Parts: sequence; structure tokens; C-alpha cells
Amino acid sequence: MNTREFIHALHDIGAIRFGSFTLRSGLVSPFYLDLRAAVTRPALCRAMAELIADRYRGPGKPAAPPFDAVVGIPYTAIPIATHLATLLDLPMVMLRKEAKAWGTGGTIVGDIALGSRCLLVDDLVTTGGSKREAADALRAEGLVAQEIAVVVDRSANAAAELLALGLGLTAAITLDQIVAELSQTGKLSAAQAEAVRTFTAGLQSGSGASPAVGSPPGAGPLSPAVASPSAQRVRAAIARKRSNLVLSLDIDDPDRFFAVLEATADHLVMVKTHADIMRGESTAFVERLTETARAHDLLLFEDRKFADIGSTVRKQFRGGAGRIAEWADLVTVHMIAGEAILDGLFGDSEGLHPDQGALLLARMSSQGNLITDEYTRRVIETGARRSDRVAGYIGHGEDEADLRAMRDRIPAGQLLMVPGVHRAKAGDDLGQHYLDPATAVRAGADAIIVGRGIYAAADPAAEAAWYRETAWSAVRSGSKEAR
Ligand code: S5P
Repeated sequence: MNTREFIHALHDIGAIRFGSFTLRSGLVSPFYLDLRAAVTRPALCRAMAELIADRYRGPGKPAAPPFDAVVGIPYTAIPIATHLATLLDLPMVMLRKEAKAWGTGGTIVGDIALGSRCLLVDDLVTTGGSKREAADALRAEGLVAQEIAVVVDRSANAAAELLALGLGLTAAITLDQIVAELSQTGKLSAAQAEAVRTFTAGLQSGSGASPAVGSPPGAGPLSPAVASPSAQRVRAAIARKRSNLVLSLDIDDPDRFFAVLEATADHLVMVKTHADIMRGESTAFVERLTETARAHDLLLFEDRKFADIGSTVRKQFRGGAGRIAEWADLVTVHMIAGEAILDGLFGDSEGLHPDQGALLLARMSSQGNLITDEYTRRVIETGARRSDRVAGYIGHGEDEADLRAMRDRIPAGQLLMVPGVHRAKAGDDLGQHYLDPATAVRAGADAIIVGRGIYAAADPAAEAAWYRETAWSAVRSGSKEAR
């Protein structure tokens, strides 16, 4: 069952309903979501486990998921976690709601070694609060809460909130996807869809039933939150690897490229390529690249900067020697040709991974570039609407305040990735303008992109370690301030 079929199946059995529902908190919600009826149906229960498992297996993913065990949170998620554990071939344990006062005590049901890295599984995430408690309970048992997987993310901002605590969040589907799919097929009116969006945005700003969910460092109140599966995947990877460093490996010799990548990979969340500069045979390069990415749990980001009409970019993305669609988790896109470029790239999802996404160039680091404030605003406006495939934006600024002002325009749920980062802020002789890594992160960058600062250094591994540590500690201090 694919994502679309799954959404319709949930709707058909009444697991997702629209109307007016009074919640336990007294607040009136325009939708109702309850997966209890879904887990009792074998096909749906299997589909939920498979949709989650797909986030951890398949092309470009590590051969073995980076966990030692799957942990189900009672009650609805237990059957889902059981299926999932079988699919991922991992042991499964359960986390009791209340600690047992008799026998050997404890909250864990099952046999699991101390220090095991756990994937916590639940049916829904709304604010992230109960997930935080579950992670604390696991830690109290001497286990490592590595990541949380849910079937539906109906939150406005739980992923960012959990990430600030070092926890990745992966969702099989988001509320936004449900709304988009049911709207497109006429099962949801435009007014109902708008009511759902307004309601979740209200939860985000703290005006709703739940406690204020809080914003990630730098996310301002100007744009309502959106949900983006590809951004979530990046956030989960950042939490897993404890790194928000992207290496821009603009080296054209394959042997040197892989030597630097192998030496630095464990410090990186992602490697950014310009595959078209690589010498030699592209199939061999891509094979080696995907193998290395799998071995080191790296995401692949092809900085292709698509900029043409929809029909041309579709061919550039899917075909040619590069076959970018087959391996890149993220690609860059210039929106100069208009929104149809996103339809060209992602409109036909056949063969694409559900989490493959785009980063839109909203601002550039090069001096004299022609991007205006109005252009940046419209890029973000479009990207927010298309958050099903837009993970976020490439941005830059003159200084911290300038970059933060841009960050404040980006909806929570999407990413700001900042290139043009170097510890010596000098720039180059071809118009590149640099920010230093801590400044970029303090201003709200979710990840920094560093090229020559690392690969042109005498010791790229040591330099990557420095950039990683500098950017990561800026995240930590930023999230403490935000709380
Ligand atoms: O505005 C931009 C956008 C991008 S994607 N400025 C940039 O520099 N980039 C890319 O980031 C650029 O294409 C290059 O691959 C990298 C910066 O490299 P560095 O060596 O200057 O760090």
C-alpha cells in the first residue's frame, strides 16, 4: 500500500474525520485522528509498519538501520512496532506506561542489553511531550533513545522541538499530506483544509489546547508552521549523527574526492556534490558515492540548481548521465522559472522516494547577485505551500541580524541551510562572501555548508571536526536559550 492509498484507507474507515470535535482539553478541533481502528486491520497495520520501515531501508540507506532495538509505546503502537521490528529484523521490547512495583520492577518488557540504541515507535505525535517522557523513561533504564518514529505527525513543530533535545523524529505521513491528498481528490473542501491548517498553526503559536510547543532557535512568528517530510528526514539525520555540518565536496578527481569523504564522513550529516564537475565515468562515481553514504549514514545532496521549465528539468533530474533522481536525497532549485519547476521535478512521483526533496535558493552568498527581498519572500511563500517536497531554503546574509531576519520568514518545519561559511571570513577572489559557522547557526541555520574551508585545508578531517563541534555547540546553546 503506498502513501496515497494508505491515506484514503484511513479516511474510509473513519480513522481520520473532519468536522467539529471537542477534545479532552475542551478545545474544538476541525479534525479527528485515531489509529486504534486502523491497527486492528491486518492490511493497514502492515502498511503502517512498512511505511515507517521504508524510511530506514532501500536505495541510499545504510544496509542495517542504526538501531539495536524497536521499542513500542502502549497501546496502539504495539502491533505496529511488532510488525516494524520484524521488517527491520530487530528485537522488539515494550515500554510500560507505569513502572512495575513488584518482581524486578522497571518499565521495560522484554530482553534488551544496557546501552542499546532504541527506535521508539508511537502512533501519533501532537506536541512531542509524551515522546520526551518516553525517551526519559528509556534513559532511566540505561538505554539510548536514538530516534522516534510515528505513523502520523499531526504537530506543527514537534520535530524541531525534539531535535533541540537531541531526538530525531521520523513520520510515515504528516497531517499536511493527508490534507493535500484528500483535498486533491475532493474528499476535503478548501474551507475544511484551511480550518485544519489554522488549527495546527494555532497549536504552534501556543494559542491552542496544548502547551506552547515552542519554536526552534530562529523560527519567527511571521509564517505559520508547515510539515515537510524531507525536512524531517534531515532533522532526524542531524540528531542521529549529532552533526549539522554539510561538506560541499567540490573536487573533480574521484580518488581525492573519496579520500576526503572517507576521512571526514563521521563528522558530517550530509555531503553536497556538484556531480557534473566530476571527471570520469558517472555511473561508477554514483555507485561509489551511494556505497560510501550508506556505510557512513550520510544523506546525499546534489547541488544541481535546476532552473529551467518543468518539462526540461524533469529530464535533467531523471535522465542524462547523472540520473540524479535515483540517488540524491536533496537537490537545489532556482525558482526563477516559476512554480511549475517543482511539478517538473516531483509531479510524477513514480520511482521517487517519498522523502526526496528540494532546497530552494532564496538568497545567495555571491556578491552582486540579483536576488531582491521581494524575490526571497516569494520563494519562501511558494516553498511553504509546497512543503510536501520543499525541505527548506538555501540562504545567506550580510551578518547575523541580516540572516536572522531571513530565518524569521521561514516557516517552522522547513530548513535553512547556509553555504558560504568559512572560519576566516575573508571570501574569495570570485565574489564569494563568507560567514563564520557559529554566526550562521546562531542566526538560525539548521545546517552549515562548508566547502574549501574543509577540503582545501591541510588536514580536512581535523578541520571537519572543528566545524562540526563549533556548529553543534552553537545549536546546543541556542536551544537552551530558546527554552
Ligand atoms: O549562495 C550560494 C549557494 C550555494 S549552494 N552560495 C554557495 O556558495 N553555494 C554553494 O556552496 C557553491 O556552489 C559551493 O558548492 C559551496 C560553497 O563552497 P565554498 O568552497 O565557498 O565553501
